[in-house]
Amino acid sequence: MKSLSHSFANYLRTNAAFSTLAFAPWLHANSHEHEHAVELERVVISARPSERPLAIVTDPRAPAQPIPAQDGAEALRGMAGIAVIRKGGTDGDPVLRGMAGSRLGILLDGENILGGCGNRMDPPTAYVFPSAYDRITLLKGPQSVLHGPGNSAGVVLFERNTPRYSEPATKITGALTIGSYGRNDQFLEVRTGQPRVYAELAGTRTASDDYEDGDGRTIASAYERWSARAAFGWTPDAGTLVELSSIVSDGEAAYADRAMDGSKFARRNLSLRARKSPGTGIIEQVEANLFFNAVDHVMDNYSLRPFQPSAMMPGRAASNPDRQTIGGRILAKLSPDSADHWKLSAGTDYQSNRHRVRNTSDNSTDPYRSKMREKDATFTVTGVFAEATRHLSESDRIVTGARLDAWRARDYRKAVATGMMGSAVNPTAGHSRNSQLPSYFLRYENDWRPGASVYAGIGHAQRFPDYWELFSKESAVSVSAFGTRPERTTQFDAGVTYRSRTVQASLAVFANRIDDFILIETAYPKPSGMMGTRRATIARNVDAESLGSEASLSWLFSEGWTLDASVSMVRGDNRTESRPLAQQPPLEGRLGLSYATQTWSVGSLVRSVARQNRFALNQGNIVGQDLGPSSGFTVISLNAAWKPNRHWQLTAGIDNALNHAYAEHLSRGGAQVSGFPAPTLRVNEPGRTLWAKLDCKW
Ligand SMILES: [Cu+2]
Repeated sequence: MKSLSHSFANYLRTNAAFSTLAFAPWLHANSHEHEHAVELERVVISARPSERPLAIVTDPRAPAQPIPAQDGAEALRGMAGIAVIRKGGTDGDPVLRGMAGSRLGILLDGENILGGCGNRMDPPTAYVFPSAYDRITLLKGPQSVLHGPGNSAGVVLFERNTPRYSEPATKITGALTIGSYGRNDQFLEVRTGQPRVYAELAGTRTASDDYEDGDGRTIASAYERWSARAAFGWTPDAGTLVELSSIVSDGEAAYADRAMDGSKFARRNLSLRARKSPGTGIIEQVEANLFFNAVDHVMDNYSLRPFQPSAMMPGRAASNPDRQTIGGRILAKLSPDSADHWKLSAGTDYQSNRHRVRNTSDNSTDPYRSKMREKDATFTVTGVFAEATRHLSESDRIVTGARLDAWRARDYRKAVATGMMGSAVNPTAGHSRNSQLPSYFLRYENDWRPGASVYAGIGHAQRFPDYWELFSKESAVSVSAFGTRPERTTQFDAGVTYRSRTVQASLAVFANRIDDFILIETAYPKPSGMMGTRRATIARNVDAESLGSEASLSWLFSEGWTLDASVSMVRGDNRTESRPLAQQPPLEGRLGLSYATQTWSVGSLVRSVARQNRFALNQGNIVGQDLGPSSGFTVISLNAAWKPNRHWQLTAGIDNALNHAYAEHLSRGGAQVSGFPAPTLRVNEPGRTLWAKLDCKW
């Protein structure tokens, strides 16, 4: 039993960020050290059960199955309750509990980066290179107000640690990944510092050819992406940090679900952050950040696929949207009484967005580069917020918070495209709108026995419509959806977390009512010209509700042997129309069995997904719409890892070992892409995939 608990302790220590957060949720990111003797990094096939209410934390650099993630959406796949809507090989959209798009906030070191593409080629996670981060935290539910407005389903935090160096030190981290279908990734990071200053340099690159599904059908899915980051920090004393950093990245990606590919995903970023912890008095910490993000995206029908004229696009068409986001936040963490009965975090945040676009229907005669960029939309939002924890006793507490967001959006479009060739005068040209939207929550938490906690809370979040809901859709009655109402979610969340020496488990349940849920519907008939009709994509408000649950278990049942299991389910209804709410994932279960010693491990993953019969044809969200029912599937994967010394680890896997041909229920519809086989209804997942990853740390 002693050795059993010892190895489980090691096993927990490999999730150091996780434990740090669990034991000191107030002190974020102080240590994330992995430097012990030889200690194998376990292959993550399912994210660890929650240790604190509503939070799932993972290490984006840990070896994972399926093949280690190359973008931010894939990095979330292991978390129960998350699904990813596939479009091709990269840039899928993450969905939490059936809620996609801006219902799930994505913050990169506290910064918003919203995509530029009106057709949603670039969700925020398309600009995430997971290995460049130290930690990913998913916070479920409208149960926090610290991380920006409108996160009605939850928020994902991609974060880096910014520790002060106690003595001069240099750390080098690198990784190489190779896999089937020409997959190859490189990652190198150097962090060096001494007590007063530090510097960080990091580069990532990932590329793949088109993959094949289990039937040997080639899917348009090739991509190449890279990023580079530099940061300089000043830490004059233990309680002060100032960091200036910059990121540039770019990429290109083929899509299997549409008539264009993404030939440019350029990002430029500049960021300044400061943190001060006085060490005495009621102010524990004050932190501030300012950021600039610019996204420049190009999509076309000729650079990544053989050009083929079509009725919709007879020429070499290209579209070049861009978005600039400027924002910042100031947050104070207070400890108003010396006995620590109270903790209070309060602050303000701001963000402004400017979106522009330029298009051409024939780039060979009328190149888009020679055109002016035309501003079509601006958004600004200013929020004030406060969140407090009141300890009622040693073992129970109340957590509560509220925020108020003042939104302003302006419509600059003179005309609205109605299909590829036509356009109409914009009835809301020059209009602006303002909204003041409150959000709030209240939660009770109780540590009812050692290692076990229960919680229950109610939260309300009001979400302003995003760019895709206001500007890239029509409404039912107009070519402009600029009048779409804000969405109001009221949700009950409850759950249990448990941890002993050999068992870690969590159960979360939720139920909500969503008033004015923003539903996106395709193929909506509208009168066109003298006679016929045309099919429009519209945004409209309906009332909805959903409920669901996630359960996770990690059980060290015998020395070296671990069983991992998770189940997630959700059921959504469109109350206005008495039909299922669209784009809800089916019941899913995962079972993993692994054997690990200090230096090697072998493991397996069985992932089973049920059929989905509840659907609403052509309805959905800004990412995708329901295509019909889907059948269930089971996929089996195998992995092994070897760590000969503390500097190197080699991990390898076979994903979809039986080469099953299948598609996820939440997927974009397959499209005919020139040079590729006839499409399937949904974009099929990859067939058997072999991969290997070499990690090194010095
Ligand atoms: Cu695009």
